[in-house]
Amino acid sequence: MMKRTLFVFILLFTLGNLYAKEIPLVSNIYARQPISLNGKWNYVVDPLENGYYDYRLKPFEKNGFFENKKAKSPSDLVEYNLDTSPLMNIPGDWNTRDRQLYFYEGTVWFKKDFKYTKRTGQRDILYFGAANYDAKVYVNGKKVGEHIGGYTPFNFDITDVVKNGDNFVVVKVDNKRAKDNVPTVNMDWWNYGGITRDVMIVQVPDLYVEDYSIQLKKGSKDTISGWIQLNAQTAGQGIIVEIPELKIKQQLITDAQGRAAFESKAKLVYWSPENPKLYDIVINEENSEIKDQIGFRRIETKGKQILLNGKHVFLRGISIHEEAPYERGRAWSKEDAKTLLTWAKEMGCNYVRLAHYPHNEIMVREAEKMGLMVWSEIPVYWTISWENPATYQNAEKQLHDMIYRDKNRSAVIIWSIANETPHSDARDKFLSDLSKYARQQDNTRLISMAMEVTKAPDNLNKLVDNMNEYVDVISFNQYIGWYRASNEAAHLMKWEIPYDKPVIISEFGGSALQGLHGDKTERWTEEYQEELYIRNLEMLEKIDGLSGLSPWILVDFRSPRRQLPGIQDFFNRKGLISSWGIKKKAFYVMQDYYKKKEAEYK
Ligand code: GCB
Repeated sequence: MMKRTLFVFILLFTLGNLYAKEIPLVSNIYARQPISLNGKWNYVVDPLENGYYDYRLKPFEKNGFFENKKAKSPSDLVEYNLDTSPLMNIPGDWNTRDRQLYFYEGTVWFKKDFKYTKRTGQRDILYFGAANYDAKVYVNGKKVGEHIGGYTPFNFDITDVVKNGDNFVVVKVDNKRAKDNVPTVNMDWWNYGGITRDVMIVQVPDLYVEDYSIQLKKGSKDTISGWIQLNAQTAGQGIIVEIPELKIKQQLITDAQGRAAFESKAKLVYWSPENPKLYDIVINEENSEIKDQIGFRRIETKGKQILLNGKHVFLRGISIHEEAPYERGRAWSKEDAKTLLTWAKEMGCNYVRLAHYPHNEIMVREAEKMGLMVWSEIPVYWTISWENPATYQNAEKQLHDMIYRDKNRSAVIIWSIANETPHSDARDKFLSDLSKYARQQDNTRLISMAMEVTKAPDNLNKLVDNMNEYVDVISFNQYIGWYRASNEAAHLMKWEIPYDKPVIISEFGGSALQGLHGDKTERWTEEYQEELYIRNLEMLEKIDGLSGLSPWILVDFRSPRRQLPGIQDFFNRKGLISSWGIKKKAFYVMQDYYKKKEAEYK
């Protein structure tokens, strides 16, 4: 009883404090003439959350920093000033934008003033590409919502609080790690804090196309199918879908759910790395028009093979973290995406593993244009709180949002739900539920997760994971020559992977400081890393059903776990390219190998 009263109280309190609401994501945000709120934002570092709690540690209803108060007379007491606080470029992580905040984990307040023109009959949606980790958002002093999770987009309908003329938005971002979070406290990458992706406002009519899915029908070679979803359950609304190049123009009518299904035969040029063909799509609803570019392709498995458009392919991949080249912190821009992906192409890749969380939308779209297949994953990493239902809900929400945002990207071929997770019944329940959920959301792509092999006597490496039945592709990470065994011993390794499914080595590798040279037995030298790659490739070739590789990793990346002075200096040095953008010797080993693989699979 007590519990229920408390729940009702919390609910009423929350509703009372919300002047707007989180709404389903507006799909394909960049096609809706967004008004950018990127640029300079004031920020206040608030380790004690002084702007949020009073001295009894109760959340402020008034007088929090979100009010953006200013002293009106010399006698007024206001102990903060968002206007005169320093400025930071957004998108951006605070760790590299302000060196004093390099290791900071906690709350930072951000504020931006903006002029705005309301349009009659239009709703105003405030959209964030991502903020890490917990973002509370206020417009003109009113709370409009909160979002948890550092790598997925969110948006709020702010129509009732945004005005014609001068406005301000305040965001409290908190990146404190916690055991029950996703990811949890322990990870091997930098917990960059801040508003790390684009911020924008879009104006939409009262009734608008909220979402759509258009792709090749599962199992078909020539039928495009999909649906268009309005933001309201309005029946009888006319929608036109056009694909001019295919001479498709269909008039659809929404059902009682505000949804209209779509199907059409077409003679298609399929999307593939060799020819990343995209078709212009136009969706017209009475008051709005959305354009997209969509590719059509089939992705399936047959026994131990991966088939793209019916053809046996080898995934010539590389793992990538969302870090800007040349030590510039979190990546977010088109330029960042292009630099990283161009390096991958130079290596000979046709595939990238975007680790260990959903990367920004621009990155996925650029990969698609450049002809790179994509593995996309959520940060269910190492030892999550498997037993906690809230942790599961959080992971499922992130999975939902990743699939929701990128379901129209033909480049994405694999949804991955986890990385290197330890065996237990609770973990099995968590991951099997997640994989079922992923299939419910999208049954057209492959499901995987990066597993681990167990070491058995006689150099036997065994894959024993009862999650195998939930994945389409068996993937595992292994570090022979670095964490286990030596480079010389690599050729002795035997592999037992008793599943009739394709196998991807989702990680292998070792560290080298670019420019450090020595004997191939000397750790941290480029020669050691080069040797490791040569030996690993020889070894991995022997794996039955080997269908792809995504070595760890394209570029050195920041990690607080990597402390060795003069060598690591808080960078994981397993990159094939240094953090300052120079290729290491092992890069060329991969390049040669992929040239051969490309010829083999022609
Ligand atoms: C792994 C993890 C990856 C680490 C890497 C390493 O297995 O999946 O996140 O960064 O090893 O360098 O140890």
